[in-house]
Amino acid sequence: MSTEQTYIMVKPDGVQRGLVGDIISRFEKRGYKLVGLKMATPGKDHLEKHYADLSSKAFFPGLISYMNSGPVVGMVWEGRDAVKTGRVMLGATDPLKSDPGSIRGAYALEVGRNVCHGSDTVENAQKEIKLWFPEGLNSWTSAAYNWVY
Ligand code: RTP
Repeated sequence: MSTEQTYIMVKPDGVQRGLVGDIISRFEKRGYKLVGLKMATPGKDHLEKHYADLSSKAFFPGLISYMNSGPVVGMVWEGRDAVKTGRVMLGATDPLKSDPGSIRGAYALEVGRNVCHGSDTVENAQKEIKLWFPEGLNSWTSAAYNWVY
């Protein structure tokens, strides 16, 4: 167990369906600390960098076009095991295989419209945070976190 930062992004379908508040709320209430938050319309080049590892996949053009269909909301959450637990909170990539208590399991039915992204490893989280928040993050402390840890 370690204190980590993870990059979570509400995808265009999640933004347009009004799910941003709920997704933020789930991470906040779980006890994670918000250290970065922004709405962005990143464009094709930036999205292709974000998903570079998937560029050889047949679904890549469709994925980029879906991600480029409207603004996204990117955030960085910090706390114990944030990367692994963040993925559990999101649910499986295919929403039909997601636990119903997870974000995708609660709000999605289709792998190509699965509402949110979460970093899959600590190394990728660091890369994604640099890509989406080149200006850096916000460091802060609150006595409230003494009740979480
Ligand atoms: P993400 O990066 O968005 O958090 O998703 P992930 O790690 O759970 O899944 P990954 O394999 O990295 O796929 C990235 C996104 O591509 C879309 N996808 N479509 N049509 C398909 O078979 C297919 N497979 C993946 C999904 O939107 C997935 O989240």
